Amino acid sequence: MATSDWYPFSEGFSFTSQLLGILGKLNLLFLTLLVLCPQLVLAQWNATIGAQSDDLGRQALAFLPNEIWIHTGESITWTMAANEGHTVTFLTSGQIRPPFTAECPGFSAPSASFDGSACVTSGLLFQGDKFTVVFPVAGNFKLVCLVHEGMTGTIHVLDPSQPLPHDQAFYDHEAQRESADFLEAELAGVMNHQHHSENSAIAGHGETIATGGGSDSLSVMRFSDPGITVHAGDTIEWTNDDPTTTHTITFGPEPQDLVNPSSNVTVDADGARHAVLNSPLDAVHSGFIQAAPLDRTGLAQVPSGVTRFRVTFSKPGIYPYICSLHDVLGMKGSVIVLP
Ligand SMILES: [Cu+2]
Repeated sequence: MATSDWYPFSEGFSFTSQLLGILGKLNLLFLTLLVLCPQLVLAQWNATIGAQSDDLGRQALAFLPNEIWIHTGESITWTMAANEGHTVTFLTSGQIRPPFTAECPGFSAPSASFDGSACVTSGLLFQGDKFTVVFPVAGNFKLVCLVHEGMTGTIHVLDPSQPLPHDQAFYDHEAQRESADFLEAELAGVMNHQHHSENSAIAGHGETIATGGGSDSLSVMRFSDPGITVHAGDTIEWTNDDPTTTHTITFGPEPQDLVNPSSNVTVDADGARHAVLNSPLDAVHSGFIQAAPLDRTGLAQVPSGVTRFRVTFSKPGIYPYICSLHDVLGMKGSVIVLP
């Protein structure tokens, strides 16, 4: 019994050494192929989403860079660099853009591969979050953020026989340069309200910039005069000067429904929303204050946006308020009402 036990062992030993020999040859063959055809190495590309100032007030709503050339079968990993939430989303051609809460029907995040046939989205990402998408087929694919209109990019997926124009170092440099440009840009009209009447404030300012791959925006998520002082009976007018970003002016607790104004808001003849506060304990919510979307041929006409909110203060006191969407970024203010 003892001898018969030895044979299977030595047969197994010989089989293992043969297998190791074959694997070694395959390894050598693979390395040789890599030297001859370096494009066999599937690159893993990296990009950044968003950039922000130290006080979080300036937010670059941008894929950095927003145009990347890769080969079929390769993947891109996006890393979030901002506190403002974004999504990495590829819709199919002709698909109606869904709200970010709806995401892509039937899509589950771990299998993020986009060939143009089915919608792929990351869900809402915050600082430090990552999302990787593999691109198995050639094509030019539009990248969007479902939260921010006008935050778009393009991924050019080429056949491996085609040369790629840039390497990862180029994209890293582009991303750094673009985010620095955004955060240092002097924005025309920011925090100065010459074109507004007295007792007025800007509730957010933004600019959209086009690139060859799509568009990026810079949003200043601040109230222009966070400590405005008026007298009892005065009215303050807030205007949202941002082409794409929505803000609110909210006194008192945040309501459940952020989209619509609270029931104590009326509409002035010029379309601006208006409320009267009689005590610092009163609550009022402007609802979404935002510009109308850009016009596009072939789409139904939409009305002008509601970009203004007015509040009349009848009694002295200190009235703190927030933007209910961006208070976490520090978008807060207060009105000091003197007798
Ligand atoms: Cu806001």
